[in-house]
Amino acid sequence: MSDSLYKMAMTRRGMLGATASGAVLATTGVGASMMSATAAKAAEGTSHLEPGELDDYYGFWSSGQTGELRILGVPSMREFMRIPVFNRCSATGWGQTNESLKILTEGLLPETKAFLAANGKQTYDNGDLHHPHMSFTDGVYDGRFLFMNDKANTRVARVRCDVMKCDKIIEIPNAHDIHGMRPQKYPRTGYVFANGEHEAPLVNDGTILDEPSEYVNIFTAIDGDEMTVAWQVIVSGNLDNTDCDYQGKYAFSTSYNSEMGMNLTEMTEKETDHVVIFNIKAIEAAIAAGDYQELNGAKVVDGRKGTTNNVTRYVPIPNSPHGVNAAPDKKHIMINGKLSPTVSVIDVEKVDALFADGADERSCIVAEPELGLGPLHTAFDNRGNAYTTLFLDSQVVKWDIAKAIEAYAGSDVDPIVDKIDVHYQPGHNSTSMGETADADGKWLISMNKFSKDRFLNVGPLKPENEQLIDISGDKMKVVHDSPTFAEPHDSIIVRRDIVNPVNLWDRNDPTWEDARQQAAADGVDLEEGAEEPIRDGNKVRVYMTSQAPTFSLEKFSVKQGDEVTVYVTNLDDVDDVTHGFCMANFGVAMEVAPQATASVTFVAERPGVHWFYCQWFCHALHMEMRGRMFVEPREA
Ligand code: CUK
Ligand code: CUA
Repeated sequence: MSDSLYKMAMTRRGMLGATASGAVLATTGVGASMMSATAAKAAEGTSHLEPGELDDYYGFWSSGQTGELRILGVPSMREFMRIPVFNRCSATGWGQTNESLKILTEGLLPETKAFLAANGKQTYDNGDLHHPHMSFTDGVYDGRFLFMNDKANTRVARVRCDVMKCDKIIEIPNAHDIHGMRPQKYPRTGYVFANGEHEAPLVNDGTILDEPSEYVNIFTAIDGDEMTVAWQVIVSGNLDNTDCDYQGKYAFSTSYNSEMGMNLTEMTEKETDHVVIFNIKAIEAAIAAGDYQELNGAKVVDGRKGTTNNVTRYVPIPNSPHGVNAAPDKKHIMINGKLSPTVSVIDVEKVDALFADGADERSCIVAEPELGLGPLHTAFDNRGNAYTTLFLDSQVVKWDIAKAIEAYAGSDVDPIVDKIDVHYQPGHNSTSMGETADADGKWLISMNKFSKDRFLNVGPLKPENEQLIDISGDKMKVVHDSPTFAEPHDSIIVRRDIVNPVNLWDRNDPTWEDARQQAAADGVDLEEGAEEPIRDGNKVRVYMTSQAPTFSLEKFSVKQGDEVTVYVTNLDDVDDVTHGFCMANFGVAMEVAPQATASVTFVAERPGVHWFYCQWFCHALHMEMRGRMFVEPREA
């Protein structure tokens, strides 16, 4: 048995014992021999894990228009957790607690806050989360953060990997609808690069409307530590996906609409679009030299075609390219052709010349293998192979990068190694550690847009189908079908030793700093609670603690019309003893994990007796974990 599995089993047993006796059981002990999930699974061509066996990898999954981040296990494909980010969450109170509302609102632009207020909202209810990626140090995941985009409302968010909760969301000014997004790989993250997909006037105040020739697109570099905009670049054409090299020098963004067309015919008119190469040092130099304009708090450099500041190059690519993927050989960048059956391979070592002497832009292309219909995204193993999804062919094609380069140079080798049918119409794929220098060539996920007949029919809206493919041998082998709800676009597969979340919150966590300060101002210790509500005009603050199976208050009184804030601090310090606070018929509910504080504010506009209860099954006496709020009627 692995250490962590043993610990988990012990703590689970410990928790049941502890909650029954009220004691806290320490977790110690060394495991006996029981097999954890191992690489042997791949060799066996199976993803099956016995009950209690742990996965070798964390999978971090986007959820598209659901707006959350998901954690799966690979190879079992079991879903472990959903982390609310751009969505609302009924279980955790994300979008309702004061702590989450702060994160959801503090990064919004002033004009957005005003717009939302006019619609009776503090924040958006929806998001469209496509691309989750972990922070890097020296070209490998470092387990600090996950970053993700919101195409729907032009935001980028960060999730802390220690507690697996979102801690920052920022709206990107000047850009429209963030799509492609990647963290800097080297020397570290560093920057998070984000593409604005849809073009609009640079100052979008209504002065310019149906004049597409005046529209621009914006590439943004975010400071991933501070979660602020570092700089932006105006580009020609729109922006789709992005990735960056392993040298820390360049970022690459595809454009499917170099035409700047406004309808399908116009957008697909030309046979050739382009990839924009951003020269990071040159952009930093332009900013240092004052060669930028300041717009909505961002420093914006002009990198459109025809500018002479050397911040961008436009490499012609056939035809409406989509995915961009840096190979773990640290040398090659794959540009997936979508409407062209090809993937264009850029050698990063040939990119310097484009900026140095204005060499022909296509001189950085070292291969362009014809792979099949609708290449969208490419993933990698550690043996020099690339794996490209073919949307129209419903296949994944495995090809040899070195042979593709030889073929482009004139030899008649065939770079295609293997093809496999997937079900159906794959978009992204990802391999175990495959977007890092530590690619290990064990598993590939094909993220298929259509499941059609692969599962029991659930009506007109069908799940997506994510297929697990064993890539450890010469031939690819589909070993598992996994339905997912709308609509994961992308995933990453991270070795489990890199991800080390805590079991309990640290009482000093900054998440509830506002609560801590308010309590201090009220002369209350969050860990003690207060026996009576603290009244401040018509604002009433209720401080309670929770310890299975009781809240520290069995009842409290407020007046009709009071603005009530309830703070709950979970004193339990046992793994997995999360409590909840639900105020029935007030639409109020939240999660309070062990050692956390959470708070929620509502107007007590309903006189009478109202029960609050713990909504997270925590104890044999969980049902009894409840109390009353008395709302005294307003005097007539
Ligand atoms: S995009 Cu969805 S299949 Cu948003 Cu990464 Cu390519
Ligand atoms: Cu506490 Cu259920």
